[in-house]
Amino acid sequence: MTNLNYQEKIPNNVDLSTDLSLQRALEHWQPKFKNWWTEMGPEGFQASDVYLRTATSVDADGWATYGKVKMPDYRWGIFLNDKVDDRKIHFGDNIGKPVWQQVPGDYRSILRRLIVTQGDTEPASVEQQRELGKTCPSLFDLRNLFQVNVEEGRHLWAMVYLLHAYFGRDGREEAEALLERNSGDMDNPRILGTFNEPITDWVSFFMFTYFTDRDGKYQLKSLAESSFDPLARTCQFMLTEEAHHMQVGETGITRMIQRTLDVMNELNTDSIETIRNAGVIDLQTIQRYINFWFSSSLDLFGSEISSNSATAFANGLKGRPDEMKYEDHSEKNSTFTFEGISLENTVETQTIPMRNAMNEITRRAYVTDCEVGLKRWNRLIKKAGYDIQLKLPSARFRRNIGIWAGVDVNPEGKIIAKDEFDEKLGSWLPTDSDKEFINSLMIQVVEVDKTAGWITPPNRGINNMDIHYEYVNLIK
Ligand code: BYC
Repeated sequence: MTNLNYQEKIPNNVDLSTDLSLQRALEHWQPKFKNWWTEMGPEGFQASDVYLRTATSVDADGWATYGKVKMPDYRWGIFLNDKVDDRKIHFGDNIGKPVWQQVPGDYRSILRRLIVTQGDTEPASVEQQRELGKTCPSLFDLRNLFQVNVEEGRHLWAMVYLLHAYFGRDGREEAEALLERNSGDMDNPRILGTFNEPITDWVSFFMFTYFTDRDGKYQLKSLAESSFDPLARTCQFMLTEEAHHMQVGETGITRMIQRTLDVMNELNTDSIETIRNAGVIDLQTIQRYINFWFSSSLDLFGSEISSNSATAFANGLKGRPDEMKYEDHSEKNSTFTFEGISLENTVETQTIPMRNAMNEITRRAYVTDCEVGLKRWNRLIKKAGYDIQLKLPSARFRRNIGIWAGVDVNPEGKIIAKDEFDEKLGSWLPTDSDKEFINSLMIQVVEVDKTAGWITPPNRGINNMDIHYEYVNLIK
């Protein structure tokens, strides 16, 4: 087990003190990060004590300690999983050769692009969520929001370490740029679409942590297979933190649905108007939020047919999630058959080299994982006695990246006429009046023993603490 060194200015388990120029470069970046955190991080709570977990080892059995800390004092640091001796490349064209401890010259720019893209999403999500504290449904939820935020900040550190340590001057410039782009900024936006979408209500926050953080899980799993060993080890540790973020999303949506069902049963109604008048969110509106965030997150996997993904796989830079579960790790001569689209805009079976289909293969694993929550929520709805089912829309619906981009497809996956699409799109996605209604529910609740009326209290607290523990001490 590698203990983390907390004595240093930047906590780390990479022996930072033995590389003075790297240490200096990162210490130079640190105040810029802190400025960014103060300006773009959670608004209004920087002086509050928050019950947070902090990584204190990378050992699976006990890496986290919990305690109250002011967010600007959180110990963001650089933690990589332990090195595996004699690790070998296990996919692509170089199978069996030793993994790289340095960046091979030929792969420098593609690796840098992957690391920058990954790094860009982390601060983006903090920026997207910065206003949410003002409308938290409970102190428990407020704490979870901040936990997610500080860990996304740490994930930024993880990528910035790689840029500084392995990419020289270019890397340092990229690290600066990660703090300069801003979510939703017209002139200098974040790289990937979803990370420029505003998250101004908690329904969106729970959807984002369920659907978009799950993209994070699958991208990190793919990068955790990388033959560039420092990247693999960084991502392996990031995945342990990521699990909590998705759990925040899943339990948040579950609690929201449970509250709606409780009220529907109390009032013995499925009338949307009555449900809304009672201050809870009708399942139809929840479906529209699912449609929005799921379809947006699907784009994050890139195009169905991608030469970038083929190159990354062939070169051993980015594998498939859980690469070892596949039989063929070279996939040099294999093919992938799927339902694509013809020049005449009809569905057509297409066969492409397997390596070009890596984005699609990863997307499919992601979709299967997303379905788990849907099944659980539908069981709750059925148990409550209602004949409504929440569904994931088709992976062709409302795509902006890939072969389905700009094709008029309904949530069932059928290509439809443009007029019909334009007319109905509004009813498949959150409408202005949905947003207005959701916003009317977003009233901050910070009394220790209270939870907002639109969501049930949590089942259990954090780290075995009571659900009514004062997870955040507000400055009044
Ligand atoms: N929006 O060959 P293509 C997370 C670009 S989330 C805008 O189809 P490729 C987190 C693409 O960059 C995980 N642009 O795809 C979650 C490329 O541009 P260039 C983040 C997009 O390259 C919650 C062009 O389209 N990590 O951690 O195979 C909170 C053609 O690309 C989009 C990663 O994404 C889009 N949605 O794959 C906090 C992993 N999609 O280069 C954190 C690193 C594609 O031609 N990134 N484009 O100008 C990658 O592996 C790949 O870059 C992608 C795209 C999977 C994103």
